[in-house]
Amino acid sequence: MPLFPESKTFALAATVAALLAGPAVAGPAASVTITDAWLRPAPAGMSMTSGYLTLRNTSAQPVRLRAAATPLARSVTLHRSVVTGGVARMEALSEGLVIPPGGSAVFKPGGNHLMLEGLSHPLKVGDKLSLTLSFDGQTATTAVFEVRASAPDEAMPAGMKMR
Ligand SMILES: [Cu+2]
Repeated sequence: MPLFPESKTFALAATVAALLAGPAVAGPAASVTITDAWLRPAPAGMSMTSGYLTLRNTSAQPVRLRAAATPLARSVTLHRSVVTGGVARMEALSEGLVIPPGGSAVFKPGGNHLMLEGLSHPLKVGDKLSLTLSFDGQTATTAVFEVRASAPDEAMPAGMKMR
């Protein structure tokens, strides 16, 4: 397997940021709560998958989710699904995603999702994977994503098959 310098650099930066912030610093990271974090399975031979979660901003300020990363994937991109003229496609949320004060941002099938590419190993139902989520002006947060079987009615639109 090749090494993935981008991911490593990112993870290192996040770690350094966390160390600089120190454990005693109250506040910033605690203003976003994460629930319902899950990933689709990735059978052997499939090196990409998508992830979903709900973020709630409990602060009085908007918070921008900027990026996500894990050492187990070459890249993690924030994506959204858009349907134009009956054709589903994905585009990068290049500016991240703003969570309004007191509001939520939902990543769910058919909408926003995290795109994991270059997985280092297959993911089966029940596996857990930690992703580091970074926010503008906040300490990065680690969330545990559980691999769940996707519900039959959540099938991806034909144009968005992952393989
Ligand atoms: Cu995508």
